[in-house]
Amino acid sequence: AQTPLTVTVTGAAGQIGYALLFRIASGQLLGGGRRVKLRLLEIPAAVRAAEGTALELDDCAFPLLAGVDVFDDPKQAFEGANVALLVGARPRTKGMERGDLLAANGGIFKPQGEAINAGAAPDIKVLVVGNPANTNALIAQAHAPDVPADRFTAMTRLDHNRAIAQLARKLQVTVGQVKKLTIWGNHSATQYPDVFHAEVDGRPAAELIGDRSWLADEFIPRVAKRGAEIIEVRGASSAASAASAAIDHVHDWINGTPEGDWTSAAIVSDGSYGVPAGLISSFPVVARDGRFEIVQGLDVDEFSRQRIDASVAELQEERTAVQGLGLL
Ligand code: NAX
Repeated sequence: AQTPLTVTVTGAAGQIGYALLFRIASGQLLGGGRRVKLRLLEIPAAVRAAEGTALELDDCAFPLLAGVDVFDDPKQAFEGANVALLVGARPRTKGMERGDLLAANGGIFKPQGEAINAGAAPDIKVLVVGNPANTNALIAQAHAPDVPADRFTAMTRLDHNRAIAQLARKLQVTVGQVKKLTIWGNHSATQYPDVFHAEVDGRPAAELIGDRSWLADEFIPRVAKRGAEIIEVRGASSAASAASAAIDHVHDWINGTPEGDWTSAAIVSDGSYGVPAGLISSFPVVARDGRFEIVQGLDVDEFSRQRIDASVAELQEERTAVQGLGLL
């Protein structure tokens, strides 16, 4: 049998963690029938709860699960990690300014970046889920100078999946018929879900949609504000759908995206599409041989350009703010 791969999950006792761990342990993250060792990181106050989840993981008797360990020390938790899912973050609480939020998260993602740099496996792949995800990923990456920058990514796959579901519903097709949708920019309300290259059974989705007012007035805000809608209806933020998107992101990164389609991920910009190099911004991407590549050569019209630029401007502001805090 192959040696198991080590997957480190932070925020393991949180609600996304609870939805995520069982799917990883069942084999859905790595694919290919690969065995997995889990290393869970929590803050000391939540270690006991994470240990409880570890007991439940035992009780599932997952054939591919090779062990679960729980830590409150990042250095130990990331030791030998092949995949790291950074889910735990400091949420915005009442009266908190953006600077406070960025500073609090810097206090989490800086030491985690350092721990990844110090002890993760040479093939480490990092997905940041905890918000503000793009900028948290940037902070972690900046503190892991020995790890290739392209191993640090942030999650916009939930936005991508939400956009596919909304478009499929509008056009009364199945989600599997929708291809080549793109989320650009920041995982925030400024994100831009772009249908102009999307296809439904090979036909341009934009033609099938027809009127642009649906895009501007319904589709784009609905996708961008879906997180708030879930909180409003469910009484708690997205958890199982976020976990599912994290599974999709890492699964595709390792195993490749399907021919004739692409997905969305926030990755380190190489300057493509006018996004300043070094920012972690969402792009249309394919995965090949364990690497994400930005899909090149897409036309970007004025409608799209404005929206991409607005979201990228927000990422630049966040970068400037964390630079000001000495976190980069
Ligand atoms: P919870 O508050 O349920 O869980 C977070 C967990 O992280 C807690 O158990 C906490 O103890 C732990 N934690 C805090 N600091 C830690 C540290 N330094 N090391 C290890 N663990 C730590 O939040 P949950 O609903 O699970 O959401 C987690 C994060 O995902 C939040 O930041 C949330 O905003 C973000 N999301 C990101 C999404 C995306 O698409 N990128 C969508 C879903 C979600 O909103």
